[in-house]
Amino acid sequence: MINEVKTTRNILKHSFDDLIKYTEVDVVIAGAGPSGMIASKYLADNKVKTLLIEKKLSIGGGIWGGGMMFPYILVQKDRRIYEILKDFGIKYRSEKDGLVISSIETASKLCAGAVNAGAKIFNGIAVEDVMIRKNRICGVVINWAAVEVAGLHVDPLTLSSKFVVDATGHPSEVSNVVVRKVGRLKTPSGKIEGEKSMWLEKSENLVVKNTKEAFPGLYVCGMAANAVFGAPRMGPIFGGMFLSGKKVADKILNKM
Ligand code: 48F
Repeated sequence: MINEVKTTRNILKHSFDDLIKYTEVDVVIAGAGPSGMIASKYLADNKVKTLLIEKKLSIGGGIWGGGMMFPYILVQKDRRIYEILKDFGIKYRSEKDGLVISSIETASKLCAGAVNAGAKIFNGIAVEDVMIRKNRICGVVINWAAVEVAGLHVDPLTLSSKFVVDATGHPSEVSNVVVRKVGRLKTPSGKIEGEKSMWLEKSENLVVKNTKEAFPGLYVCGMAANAVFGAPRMGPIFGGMFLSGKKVADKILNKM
């Protein structure tokens, strides 16, 4: 018969099993927004041991809010985007200007796609620092997100990883730590170039172009890529995010 203590024991056993199993992985992706979840699926599809770390309890990042909380987003009519929608089973309605997709369906199905492919998601945990050896990022330093919110002095724990992806969106948190503590990024100034004001015709292409290695062992994708390499924001159009997530997975797969 199930009771409270047995419930506790089962939850703890599985949580600790997961934590121990994922202390050494191939790829850590910080941030479960659209680009991070898409990257996770395509890496895990290829048997790469992939851990997606999200500091909020909910996955999805900026997807849920649609455009100013209207629950739809747009993606472009591009062959590669049709393929991604098909891979995740996301339905769309075709309009003259693009494909309209539900933000709620998109957030849920991107998560399901990543998990079904075999990626692991840790939520409520923040990447607060990186581990570095021989001038290469080789892991992340993590802590409960609630520790930061509460302002508690609690030392973190560390996971090792062959590659780290900064998919933390606009604040590009992992790259910021690298600039602050480790050294120059592969940007013109060596620092974070900074996100620019809205200009979607430009930024949808730039976010894909900027998806690359920003420091040995550290890749950037999604809005973090545009923040790090200095390109405009784009608002509730997500085709560039989708392609950026796919591109970072392809780049890491090539390196492996
Ligand atoms: O911002 P976000 O959705 O990332 P994205 O994949 O997509 C951007 C779009 O949503 C939108 C846009 C489209 O045109 O501009 O903004 O670039 O999701 C980033 C996720 O990273 C989490 C954060 O809670 C969010 O869910 N995150 C941020 N910092 C950390 C983190 C951290 N230090 N550790 C773990 N997760």
